[in-house]
Amino acid sequence: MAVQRFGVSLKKELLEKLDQLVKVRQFPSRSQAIAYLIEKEGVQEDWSDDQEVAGAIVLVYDHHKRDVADESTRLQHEVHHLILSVQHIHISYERCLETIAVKGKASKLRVLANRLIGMKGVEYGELVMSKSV
Ligand code: NI
Repeated sequence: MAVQRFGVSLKKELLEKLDQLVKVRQFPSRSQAIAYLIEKEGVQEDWSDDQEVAGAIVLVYDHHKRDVADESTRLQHEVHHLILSVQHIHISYERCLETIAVKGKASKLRVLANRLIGMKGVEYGELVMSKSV
């Protein structure tokens, strides 16, 4: 694939952030970091399409507060055909980390993720997606 060069003007602070990203993610160059960010943005855009994707929903919740674990399981059974695997880790006395591997139409996964992340008692939640075909 042909590579094209172009000039980029950035504020000093943004350039420092870019260099930090290069360092943390161990990219061989700034170009690789920029390519990564563009690809990432592209994947986000695909969410609106009804395309087949694979990904993971990450949830962190306090299992003492309400019955989050039961509610999560109930929701997952409703859409069992979208779920590949579930990993539940008791990360501390009160906190649980659940990683749910999913595959299906982007729109369906988004609805599921929003329902899970929106449950009362969920402290942190995120959906990560990638093209599966
Ligand atoms: Ni737990």
